[in-house]
Amino acid sequence: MENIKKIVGIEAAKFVKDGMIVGLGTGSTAAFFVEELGRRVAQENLQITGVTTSSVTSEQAKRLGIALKDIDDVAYIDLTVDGADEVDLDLNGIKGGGAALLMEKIVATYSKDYIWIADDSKMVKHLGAFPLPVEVVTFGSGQVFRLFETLGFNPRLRVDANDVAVVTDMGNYIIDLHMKEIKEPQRLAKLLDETVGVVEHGLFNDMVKTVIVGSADGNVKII
Ligand code: ABF
Repeated sequence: MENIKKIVGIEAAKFVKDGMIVGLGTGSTAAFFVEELGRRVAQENLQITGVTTSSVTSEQAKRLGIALKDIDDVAYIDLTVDGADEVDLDLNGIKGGGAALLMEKIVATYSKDYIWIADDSKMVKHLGAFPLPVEVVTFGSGQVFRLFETLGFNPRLRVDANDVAVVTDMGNYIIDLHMKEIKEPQRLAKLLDETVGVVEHGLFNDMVKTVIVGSADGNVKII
């Protein structure tokens, strides 16, 4: 599995050219992309500026010597490469398993080009087997949780190994919706967008044009 992630990470890095402002995704697959960029910066004198999607990725990029800028200090981002948790046939996706969905969605929104990298186990017919992360402000989060229960969304507050609520880089909680199957991702996204207390959700509908998918036999498909 690690090998597939590495292959797609390296493949995605080929889309990065000198002078680009690059959105750096989060997660174990995106980490291989960032690692490859770090290698090229060090060995091939690649000149890029990174805009990161989480504190974890910021740390990794700094370690690798990739120059970083805050998202508000760049006019736009040329290309963002990130991982995903599930991708359907229309290239809608679920993201946020790594709790970085808010920063990831903001960086993706202000990117001219946006690519996902994934292994083929993440390609699905319908989204929803992977729990849908919803980022909520802490104030009133219990009310939002109960609303999700009433709607039959089967919510669970995300907790860490010590059973303490996970707090995102942006200071919010994550409620994971265990819906099993999301038949109408656009409709669900609209409902969540309109729910007071929800900061952002992990449905990334119609955002990506390219997905680089790797399989165990070493094959890479660009969809
Ligand atoms: C980020 O990392 C996420 O949005 C997604 O939740 C996760 C995928 O992680 P991994 O590549 O480790 O499976 O891209």
